Amino acid sequence: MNHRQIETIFGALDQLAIELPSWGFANTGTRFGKFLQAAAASTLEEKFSDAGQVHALTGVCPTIALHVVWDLPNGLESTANIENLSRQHGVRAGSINPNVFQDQQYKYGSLGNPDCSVRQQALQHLKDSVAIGKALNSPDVSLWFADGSNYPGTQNIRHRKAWFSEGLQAAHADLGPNQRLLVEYKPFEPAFYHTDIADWGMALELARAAGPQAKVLVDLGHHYQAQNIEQIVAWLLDLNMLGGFHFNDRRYADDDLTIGSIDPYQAFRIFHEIKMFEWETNQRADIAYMVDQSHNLKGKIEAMIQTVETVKELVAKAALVDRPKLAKAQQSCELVDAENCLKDAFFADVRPAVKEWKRSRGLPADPLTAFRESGYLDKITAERAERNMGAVSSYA
Ligand SMILES: [Mn+2]
Repeated sequence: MNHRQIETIFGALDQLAIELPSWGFANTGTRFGKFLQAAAASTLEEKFSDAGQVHALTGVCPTIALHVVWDLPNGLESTANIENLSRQHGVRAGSINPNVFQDQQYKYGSLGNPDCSVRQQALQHLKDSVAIGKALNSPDVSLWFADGSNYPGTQNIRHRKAWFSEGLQAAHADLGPNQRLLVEYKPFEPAFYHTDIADWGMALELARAAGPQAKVLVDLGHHYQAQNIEQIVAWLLDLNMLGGFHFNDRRYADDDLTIGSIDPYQAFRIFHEIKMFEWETNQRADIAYMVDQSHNLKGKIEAMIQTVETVKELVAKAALVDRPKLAKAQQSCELVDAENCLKDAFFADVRPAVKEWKRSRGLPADPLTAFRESGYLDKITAERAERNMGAVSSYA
């Protein structure tokens, strides 16, 4: 690898910021049961502490996504303590994630519920989340809705669309000048006949209806099999409507597996589209990179370190694409040469350069080994085991 390529990789890594999910450190489960981990975090302080470890070892995770119901049960009042936790653990509050899917009133939906009073409750929760984001100086409110229906004919799809527009507009009206609403989409689950925001087109339409500070959030697990996600990314970039990502990978459905574990070339192609856009337009895309994975079998902190290191490598590979050469090959339809621009970058061994970047930034070259040698896992296992193993794990 030549000096210019190494510089390119360093530049890409210096710009990289990945947000960790608070829920990624907690005991979570499948539809069938939970396998509890003795070291899992159950308090907000523990989640900050674990995220702080990942950031200290990887150097690129300065924020932690917070979930309103799980992490800020008292809403705005819960924010007071967060400044302290940030100082103590070296990670700031990141995106605010409202929850309008867990409480009993949301059985038939939240913003799309036929009952006006439930829609009002959901809207109030979104407004409260916007206020929490303002108080924490956190720019993004990340919206995911479980709304939908399970059987044909049981809901009025157009009415629900209109209710979503109204609700998102009303939430948008509360945004401060630096805040954004990120609208996530998903074609299935938990609703299995229709979901109210099923794909990127619906999310785009609703974001536009909400207002200029609403953008689309692409969760890599929220597509049908074989969908060309990088094309969606390219379109949203071109429309200035891409707000962020939830990183994960999948084999069958929304599996929440580690990014790059199944199809690293796809993640690479997504990063390539972003780099290509930035190169052509000479502007930085304002995109939040967030992890949305739930590791039930892998050790949670180890899996998070593995995730972040995988993203570093894939971003480094994408940065290596010879874009002037690619643009020329695309223009002249030299198909093999064009495709090889991607393949050459993808198959380049970037690991030595990434390691070199870590050393030069005072980070451990091998963060996983550094974590294992740090004694942190033993310490938190001893502290948390009793409480964790006493928790209920049955599904029904
Ligand atoms: Mn997600």
